[in-house]
Amino acid sequence: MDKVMVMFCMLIAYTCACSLGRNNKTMSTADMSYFTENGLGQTPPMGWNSWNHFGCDINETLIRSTADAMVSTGLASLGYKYINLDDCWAELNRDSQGNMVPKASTFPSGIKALAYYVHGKGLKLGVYSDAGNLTCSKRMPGSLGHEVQDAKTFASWGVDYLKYDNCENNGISPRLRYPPMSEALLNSGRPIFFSMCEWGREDPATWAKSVGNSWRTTGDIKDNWKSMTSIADANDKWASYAGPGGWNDPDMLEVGNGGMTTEEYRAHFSIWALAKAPLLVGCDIQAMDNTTSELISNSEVIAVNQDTLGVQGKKVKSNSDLEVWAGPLSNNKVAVILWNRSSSNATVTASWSDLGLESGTIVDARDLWDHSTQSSVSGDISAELASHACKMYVLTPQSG
Ligand SMILES: *[C@@H]1O[C@H](CO)[C@@H](O)[C@H](O)[C@H]1NC(C)=O
Ligand SMILES: *[C@@H]1O[C@H](CO)[C@@H](O)[C@H](O)[C@H]1NC(C)=O
Ligand SMILES: *[C@@H]1O[C@H](CO)[C@@H](O)[C@H](O)[C@H]1NC(C)=O
Ligand SMILES: *[C@@H]1O[C@H](CO)[C@@H](O)[C@H](O)[C@H]1NC(C)=O
Ligand SMILES: *[C@@H]1O[C@H](CO)[C@@H](O)[C@H](O)[C@H]1NC(C)=O
Ligand SMILES: CC(=O)N[C@H]1CO[C@H](CO)[C@@H](O)[C@@H]1O
Repeated sequence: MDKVMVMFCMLIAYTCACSLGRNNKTMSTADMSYFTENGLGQTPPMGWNSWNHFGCDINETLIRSTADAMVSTGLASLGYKYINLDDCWAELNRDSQGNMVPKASTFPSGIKALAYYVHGKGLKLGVYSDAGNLTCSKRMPGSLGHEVQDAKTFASWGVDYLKYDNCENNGISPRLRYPPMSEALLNSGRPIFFSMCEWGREDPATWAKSVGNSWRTTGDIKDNWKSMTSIADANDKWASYAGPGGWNDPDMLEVGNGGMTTEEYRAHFSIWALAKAPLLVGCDIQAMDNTTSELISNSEVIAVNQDTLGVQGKKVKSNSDLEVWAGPLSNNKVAVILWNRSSSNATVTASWSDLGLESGTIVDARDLWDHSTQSSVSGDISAELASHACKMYVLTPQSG
C-alpha cells in the first residue's frame, strides 16, 4: 500500500474505533457527555501504585501488607482507596485459552484472591496492562488485540482500575489502540476506572474524554525537582480539558521516595492537589517517615483535590521563578499556591486581579499547611518563601 492508502485505512479504522468507543450507550446526541460513561472518577482517584518505589519487585505479600498499612496509617479514611499493581504481575505467556495468568512465583494465590483481600479492607484493586504486544518491562503480555478477553478477565477477578500503558505499540496511534479497551471495560459487567497512559504523545486531553477517566499528559516522573517541576508545567497547559469523569494525569506521586527535600515534596503534593491530578502515592507506605505521612495526610489539601466543582487550578502568574497557581472551588472559594521556584528566599504575592477576585473582596485566608486562618484579608496575599517552598491557601470571600 502506498502512504495515502495507509493513511486512508488508518482514518477509517480510527472512525470505526471511535464510534465503537461511544456507541453502546443510551444517550441522545443532544445530551452527549464528553466523559466515559462508567460514572467513575467524579473526583480524581486517590490511592497507591507500586511502580515508583518497587518497580518490578512486587508480590502478593507486599500488596496485602500495603493494603493493611493503608488502613492502619489512616490514609484509607482520608480517601486513598485504590491499591494499584503496576507492571510485572503476570506471566509472560497466556494460558492455552489465551487468558492472562498471574505470575505463579509472586502472585501464587491469584488476583481474584488479592481483590477479595483488598475489598475486605474497604479498598479497591487496580491492575496494569498495555495497549501493545508486551508491557514496558517486556515481562508480561500486552492487551492489544485481546481487549475484550482481558477486560472480562479483570472484571471476573473483581478488579476496579486499569492503568493502560503504551509500550510495544507497533507505531499505531493511541487513538486507535485505547478506545477498544475503553469499550471492552464498559461491557465487562464491572465498573473499572480506565487510566490511560499514552504519555501525552497525541495530546490526549483533546480526544480522550470519551475514552478514559484519566490520561497521562507527560512522560514518566522522576524523583527529582527538575522532573517534578517540568511535569507540573507540561500538565498545566491542558487544564481547561479536565473535569468530573476525566482528569489530566501528570503521573504518580514521588513524595517519600527520598529524591527531593521536604519543601519540594510539599510543593509537589500541593500542585498535584490543586491541578486535580490523581493522588496516587508512590512510596513504601509501610516504612514512610512522619514527614511523608504528614504531607500526604493533609486533609485540607486533599479537600482541594476532591472539591466537587472539579476545575483544575493552573499557573496564573509567573515572574521568572515566582509563581502563583490558583483555581476556583465550590461555594465561591479560591485555592491559591504561592511558589518560589528560585534558588533563594523571596516574597511571593498574589493580587486579587491575579486570582479573578473583585478588588474590594474581603476574604478569610486559610493556610492549609500551617493550619491557621488570617481573617479579613483584602487586595492581595503574600508570603516570604524559602527556595522551592510554597504556601497553599483557601480564600473564602466574606458575604455581604
Ligand atoms: C451494550 O453491550 C452490552 C454487552 O455487549 C449489552 O448487554 C447491552 O445490551 C448493550 N447496551 C446497549 C444500550 O446497546
Ligand atoms: C515481596 O516484595 C517485597 C518488596 O520488593 C520484598 O521486600 C519481599 O522480600 C518480597 N517477599 C516475597 C515473599 O517475595
Ligand atoms: C505484535 O503483534 C502483532 C499482531 O499479533 C504482529 O503483527 C506484530 O508483528 C507484533 N509486533 C511485534 C513488534 O512483535
Ligand atoms: C512520629 O510520629 C509518631 C506518632 O505520631 C510519634 O510517636 C513519633 O515520636 C514520631 N517520630 C518522630 C521521629 O518524630
Ligand atoms: C528564608 O525563609 C525562611 C522561611 O520563611 C526563613 O526561616 C529563613 O530565615 C530565611 N532565610 C533568609 C536567609 O532570609
Ligand atoms: C521571581 C522572584 O521574585 N524570584 C525570587 C526568588 O527569591 C530570590 C531571592 O530573594 C530572588 O532573587 C528572586 O528574584
